[in-house]
Amino acid sequence: MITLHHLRIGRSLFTAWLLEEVEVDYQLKVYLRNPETMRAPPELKEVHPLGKSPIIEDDGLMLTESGAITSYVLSKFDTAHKLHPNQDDLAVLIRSGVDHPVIAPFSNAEIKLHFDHISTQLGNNDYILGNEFTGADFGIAYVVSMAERLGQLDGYPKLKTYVQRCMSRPAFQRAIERAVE
Ligand SMILES: N[C@@H](CCC(=O)N[C@@H](CS)C(=O)NCC(=O)O)C(=O)O
Repeated sequence: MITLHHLRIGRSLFTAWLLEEVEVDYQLKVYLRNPETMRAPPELKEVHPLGKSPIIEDDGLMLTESGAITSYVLSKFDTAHKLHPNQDDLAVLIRSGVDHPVIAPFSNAEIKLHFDHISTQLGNNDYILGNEFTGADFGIAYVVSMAERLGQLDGYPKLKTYVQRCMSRPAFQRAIERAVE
């Protein structure tokens, strides 16, 4: 059975969602952040030297990096290709919550560039590759939801609706029930 090493609060919730979508059995190991430093506890470094979540273990294989985990899980369990029809078209986003005199002008322009692109790509579709939910939505929904939390989605009402649509999926709700206390 797959084990998901899940750090609260962080992006591994989106890996739990992925596992729920493909309806695979998994065991959840939950780690809580140090409330003062907000860093992962040392136990996560006992699993993998980087001490970052998500980490999955499956059949003797240990895998880190959300994108790599998504590819692995989809190629192994989405054999009907419901969530990864052909090639992925994942966009990469840079985000910054801190105003920095040098970085902020760069990152603000980059954020606009990428969100405009995601918004255009979404168009009037329900999901990022069309009206069907696919594996690409795990990555896009993560960055768009982070942007929403950082108050970066003003002027992008379609992206707000998109996040709500993703988060109302039954599998996302199941992931919340299991992976968020
Ligand atoms: N590139 C990695 C990033 C992993 C990562 O930085 N995870 C954060 C949680 S969102 C973490 O574990 N932070 C704990 C720490 O650095 O102490 C991925 O996409 O999986």
